[in-house]
Amino acid sequence: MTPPLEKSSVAAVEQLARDAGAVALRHFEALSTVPVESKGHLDLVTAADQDVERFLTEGLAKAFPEDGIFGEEGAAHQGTSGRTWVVDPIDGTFNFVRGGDQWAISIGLYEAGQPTFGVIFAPLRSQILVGGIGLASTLNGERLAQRSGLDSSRASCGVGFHPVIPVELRLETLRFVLEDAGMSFRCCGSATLSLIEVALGQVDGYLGIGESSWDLMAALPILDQIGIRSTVDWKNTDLSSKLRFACGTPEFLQAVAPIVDFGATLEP
Ligand code: 2AM
Ligand code: CA
Repeated sequence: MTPPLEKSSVAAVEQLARDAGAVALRHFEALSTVPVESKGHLDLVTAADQDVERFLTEGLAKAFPEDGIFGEEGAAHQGTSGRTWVVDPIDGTFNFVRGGDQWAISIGLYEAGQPTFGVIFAPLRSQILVGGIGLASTLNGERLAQRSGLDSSRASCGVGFHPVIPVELRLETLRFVLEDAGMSFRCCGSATLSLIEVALGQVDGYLGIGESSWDLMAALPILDQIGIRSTVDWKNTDLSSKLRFACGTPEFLQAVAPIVDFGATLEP
């Protein structure tokens, strides 16, 4: 059994996320001067992503010198403890670049082959979520409510597609959600922000197509504590895999199982 993260470590990671948010905000406030590069069509990376990842990496290495670190912008440090911090310095970079507020810093802990703890900070929304194994999940210090059920008269599904995902797969996913499952859909361009919507009960679940471990490592343990499960089979998932997964109430997962069942992968 994985023990809960110690209180002092929880507080340290929460503070690191807040401080990283301040670094990101400094770039956001000078957005027109922030260098932007392309990792692929519509897949952007900025100096802010790189700066925030460096800040997180240095902070985590100092606080947890024996742990590994794995990040979207290239951080890859093995560690000796068997624990790995999986970070997305800015999830929703496209929104960030366009001046939107739907982006967040995501710090997740992967231990004994599963996500165990996470902190998410969305600076422009003043939302900080914390939670993990053996800990209550909170939003700005307030306990999050347990989630269950699926009311077909107001069913709603968050969706996220990485830019590399073929149009046909996107359309088939949306067709399934709208026609077969009979749900509304919401798409905000940040897996982390969509998973916050799941945590708050604004949608019943989320379908992520083409995303990576750093997009969900913080959110999954927070959600697990409030009754939200995912289809990711971590026994067969590498931290660098591109994923196809669902996350939601058990009733939501049952409804989307024909298109994304437990253990589903992006590659057939
Ligand atoms: P990123 O901002 O960390 O790259 C699903 O939408 C995921 O795809 C997002 O969490 C986002 O993570 C990534 N993504 C990259 N480019 C995107 C784009 N142009 N639109 C939507 N999502 C994008
Ligand atoms: Ca990112």
